[in-house]
Amino acid sequence: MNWMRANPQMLLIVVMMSGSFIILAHFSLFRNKVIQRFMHASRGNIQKQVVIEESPYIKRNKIMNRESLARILRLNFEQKNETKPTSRKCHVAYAKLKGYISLHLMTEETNQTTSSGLTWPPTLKYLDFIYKDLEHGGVYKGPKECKCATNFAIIVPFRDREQHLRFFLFYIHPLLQRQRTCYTIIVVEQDDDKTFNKGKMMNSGFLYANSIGDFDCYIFHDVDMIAENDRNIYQCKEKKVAHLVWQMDKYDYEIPYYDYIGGVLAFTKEQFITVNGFSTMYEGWGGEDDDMMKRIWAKGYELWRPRKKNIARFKMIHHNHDKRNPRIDDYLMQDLLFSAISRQDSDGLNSLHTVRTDVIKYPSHTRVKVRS
Ligand code: UDH
Ligand code: MN
Repeated sequence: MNWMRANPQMLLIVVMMSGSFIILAHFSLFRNKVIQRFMHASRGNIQKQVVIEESPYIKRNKIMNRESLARILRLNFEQKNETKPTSRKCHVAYAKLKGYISLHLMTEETNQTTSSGLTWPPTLKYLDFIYKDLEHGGVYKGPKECKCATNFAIIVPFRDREQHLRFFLFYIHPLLQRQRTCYTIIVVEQDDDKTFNKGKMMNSGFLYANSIGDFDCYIFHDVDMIAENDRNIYQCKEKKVAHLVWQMDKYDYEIPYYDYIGGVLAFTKEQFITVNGFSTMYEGWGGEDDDMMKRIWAKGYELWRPRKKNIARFKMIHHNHDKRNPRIDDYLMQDLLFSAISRQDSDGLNSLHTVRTDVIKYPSHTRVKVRS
């Protein structure tokens, strides 16, 4: 203690340094806790600055403005409710597409935190932040310089796949926006403890879509199918039902059999009504897509797939069978498939009895909860 008495100035310096250290530490802890938004006007434009807590690309607490975020994600945010001065139709601008997309999918069913403290797949909260300029409910009204030729409803059957949904939403928005389409993402969640009934979820999604808007093309999309090439243009064909899949990593980049129509399937309104939607009688895993193939044939439609196989390429996020979606009994499945065509006009859209229990509009998607 003698040195203190001998050097009072030194003591003062030590006290001041520890004081400022405490103040600095307190300030940065406070900033860590919350998402803060700073709005300030700059040259007539409203510019938003944000501190992001969980971002896959940007270290926590680094201040970014949303334009740089949008650039990173290659999104073209539109102003809400913007009136479009032009009647020019939007066409796909092939030059603006990326082609092959390198996907980062993790197969473990847990949140992964990278070395820089980032969460992957991005959390719903983070997705809500990056997609907050879409109209609520995951609605994109297209590029401002043109009018969309087609309005898509992307219908996703869903339960117990939160991780998959986070990957799906992260990748599907930029892809569809690069394709210059108008779309709404509708996630139909089975809201009961019964065995999963995918056909009912699909039909409910279709009816819900019709109750909220005017769509020209309905794309039934598994939540775990992620496109590897944006030149695979999401589309409907007037005369044919469009299956957008030729290659899946799960089947060594083949499809398991020629008439397989799982994964991503696109109908016009007229086509889906004509086939009477999906059968509602497949409770559990398997069969409903083969049943649908029979319905398509029976009504005289053919199947269309993209001409170039290597663009219709998907990864399916690896997963095991879902606990609440056991495989349908083989004999029951055979019986159902055998009677598929005779049941077609009485089992499907026109026999659907589901109860819509909730509709939640997240910025990134509309969640429709349905009791089967
Ligand atoms: N789905 C759910 N929740 C479920 C069941 C199905 O959301 O409990 C939806 C989801 O959109 C999924 C789609 O229905 O992508 C198709 O179901 P699936 O992924 O179970 O079908 P898939 O043909 O199943 O991929 C293969 C079972 C894999 C077991 C492999 C074990 N190694
Ligand atoms: Mn799957």
